[in-house]
Amino acid sequence: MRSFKLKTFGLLILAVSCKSNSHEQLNKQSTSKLPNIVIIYADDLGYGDLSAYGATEISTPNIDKLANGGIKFTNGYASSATCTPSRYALLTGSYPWRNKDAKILPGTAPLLIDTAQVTIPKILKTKGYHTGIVGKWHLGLGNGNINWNKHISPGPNEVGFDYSYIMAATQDRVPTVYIRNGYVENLDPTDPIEVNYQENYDGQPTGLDHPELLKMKWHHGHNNSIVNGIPRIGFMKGGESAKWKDEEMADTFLSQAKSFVKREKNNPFFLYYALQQPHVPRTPSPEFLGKSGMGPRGDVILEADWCIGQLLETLEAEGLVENTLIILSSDNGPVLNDGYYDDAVEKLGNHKPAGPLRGGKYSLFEAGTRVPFITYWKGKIEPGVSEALVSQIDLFASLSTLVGSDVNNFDSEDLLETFLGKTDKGRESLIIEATTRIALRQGDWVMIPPYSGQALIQSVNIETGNSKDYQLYNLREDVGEQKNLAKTNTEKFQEMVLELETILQR
Ligand code: NG6
Ligand code: CA
Repeated sequence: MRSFKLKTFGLLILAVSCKSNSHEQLNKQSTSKLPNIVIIYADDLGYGDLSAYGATEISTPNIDKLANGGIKFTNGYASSATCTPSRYALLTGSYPWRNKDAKILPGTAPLLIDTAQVTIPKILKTKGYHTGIVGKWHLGLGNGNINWNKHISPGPNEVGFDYSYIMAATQDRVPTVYIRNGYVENLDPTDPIEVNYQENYDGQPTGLDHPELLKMKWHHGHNNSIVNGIPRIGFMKGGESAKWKDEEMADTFLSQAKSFVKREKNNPFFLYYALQQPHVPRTPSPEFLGKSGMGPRGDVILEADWCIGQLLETLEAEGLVENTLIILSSDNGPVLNDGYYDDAVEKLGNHKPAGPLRGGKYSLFEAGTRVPFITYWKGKIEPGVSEALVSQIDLFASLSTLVGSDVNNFDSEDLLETFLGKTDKGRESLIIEATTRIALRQGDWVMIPPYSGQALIQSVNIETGNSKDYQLYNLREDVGEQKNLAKTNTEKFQEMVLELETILQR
């Protein structure tokens, strides 16, 4: 496959690629009946958080059904160790470090994806798909000065989604309201919403000043406006009737996802179901409270698993499951204490959210970006485990091929046959990112360049991967990244330094 890059106004625009013959055949077969595509995207779910990926202290039967009935990737990566950049890369097929604004965004940030950029849903729309997003957006909205009481635009509907039902940023950030197709849901116009991240509104209690009002205590950050007894990041005023109830969020997004499927069952559809779990604040619905014995973090993982089971049941009941490709992954690795006292550390017991991997969310070590990654298509994908190196960034080119489009993007590799389990061949190499630092994965190896800055983020107790020395690990022999081989395997080390430079110069 060859692809070329065209640049206009600093934006990565389309590159056209020649597809192989086998892809043409596949395209011919599939244009007769294009499959529905569902991407289920968890928030901060770790490599070791699922029983299908080796967890013994928690059971996730519904996700396991996908993992064991489809392809379970053991070298599947999010593009970044935090949310916004990973979501940007997933939808656009572009490495997030190419866009200097692709970092964790406040709820008031402008839309990160240029409306001229090609996205997965835009490609799918050219083939007749009806496209929807339900859940966490966190890619910015508007042009930098949002009036939350009017039509909020541009947003998901301007970058390819026909339907959107979203939270703007994260569950811990204001505004704590749902937005449907650009309009705040249940808003009373006589109680307008105001939001900012700089200063509080007169007379509004904050988590810092009024700890007695809190049902969940903040540990670091998260001490601005209080909503439902939970202190948030950012300040918000008004919009009382529109505020979400955290414990109902899972049900709200699930019923939106189910309705979308039922509404669109006669079209090919694309659903991006972006779950909020297990990101903070972890607020299980009453049915799941205390169910894991591991505190709210475990409870919301069980809740997310149940939601996925419910969505699967809907697909089955509607007779769609044999014509639907389901992809499940997570936007970054796990974190225990991410800013609230919620027993995630205290009640962890023997559970290992990162499995055997080192680091976690925010980290350049493996647990930052290596995440559960599953493809499932009943009757089409033969169950199996794949060690192929694959990234969420590759879904762009691969889904493009699946639907018979010739649109591609420079950074995204067409791995459709790998995702469908027809081959075990993955990427040769991949750049992974953690808060604007990058490292190179290649074959069994990872090479992390030197970075200044703290080696440990104390507040979350996660190792960043920063070191004054180059690091080189052989992940096949040392998946926990304990033995730095940069000085002993100089040949491999130099090859990877060169390879990283070459990729960066492209
Ligand atoms: C951090 C928050 C963290 C989480 C993260 C975004 C603080 C101290 N920490 O800034 O709690 O919200 O941003 O997570 O505010 S992500 O998964 O959306 O990238
Ligand atoms: Ca996340």
